[in-house]
Amino acid sequence: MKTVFSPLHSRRHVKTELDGGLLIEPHEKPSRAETILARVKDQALGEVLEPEEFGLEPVRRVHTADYVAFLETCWQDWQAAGKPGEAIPAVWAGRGMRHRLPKDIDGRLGYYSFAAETSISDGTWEAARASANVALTAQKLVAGGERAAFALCRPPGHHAHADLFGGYCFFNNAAIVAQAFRDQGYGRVAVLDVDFHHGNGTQAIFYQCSDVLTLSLHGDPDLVFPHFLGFEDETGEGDGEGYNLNIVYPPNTPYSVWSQGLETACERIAAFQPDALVLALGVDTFEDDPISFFKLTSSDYLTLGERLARLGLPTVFTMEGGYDVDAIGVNAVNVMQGFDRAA
Ligand code: OKS
Ligand code: MG
Ligand code: ZN
Repeated sequence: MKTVFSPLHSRRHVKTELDGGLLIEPHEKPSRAETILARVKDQALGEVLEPEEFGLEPVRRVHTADYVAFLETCWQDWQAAGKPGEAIPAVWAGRGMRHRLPKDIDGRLGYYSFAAETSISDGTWEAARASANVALTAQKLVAGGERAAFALCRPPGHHAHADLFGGYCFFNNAAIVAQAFRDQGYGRVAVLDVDFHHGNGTQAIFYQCSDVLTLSLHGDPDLVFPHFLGFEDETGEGDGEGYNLNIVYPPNTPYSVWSQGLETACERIAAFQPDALVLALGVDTFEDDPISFFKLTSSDYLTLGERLARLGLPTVFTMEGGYDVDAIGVNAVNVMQGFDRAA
């Protein structure tokens, strides 16, 4: 399988993540992508390509123009306002308040976000752009006839809504890929999210759409991030009714249990008869992940890859979460190797 990787990911290098009342070193850090790339090379998974430039048009098919423009100048606007640290949202429109876009940068940061752990500094825009180009290059490879491709995206994307950042995500790479397939004449696309966290952005973007089936397996949002979306009674609305599937699990869920939901999801995908699959791949389901609570082991990722291959679909993998940097390379590449050997 070919991998798409951009060295520009390292332009995202914030020093802070608001966690537990402290500003800690971010979990979503540059070494994550470098470790996965090293494993791809070490295992000779396949060719490693740099992304092509696709411009902002395919990004704006998923994200609003005003949100994209906000991200482009956010850091400069923050600095121009004389703020001494990194840009962190700290105020939101609560119940009964007005959801209108203010001029002030603090107000705009709140308007375009849903959480405060995702700081912004210089280079975040360039890295998020490169990450979308990585995803779109992988999509182009698969549209061109490759059975599958690995988009080694960083920053990740699945939490980003049409006009909201959060959960370390800015552009929803998986959604951008799904929309690109649709725009190129693929009639139906499935997006399966196996990251530990609910893919709230992907769900929201396609919630009223019956051409893109969204599915996510994740930790119960009653207990973990993103807290306010991802419950099993969210099944889609309007045309999209019946085209969203959430499967939630409690703490300490092992692969033997998690894989039952995977089977349910795969059966739903097969019944949908999609023309392509986008696999939002987080490996924060790993037993030693520092911020998650599932109990998957490294060998489980091989089994996962094999099961995905048996869907028999053209597949783009987009990298999402996973924070045990020592294991993230083995775990992510195991999915690709399991897929390749069953494809
Ligand atoms: C807040 C924890 C924030 C978790 C963000 C989730 C990132 C992720 N202290 N999403 O898939 O991995
Ligand atoms: Mg998920
Ligand atoms: Zn995650």
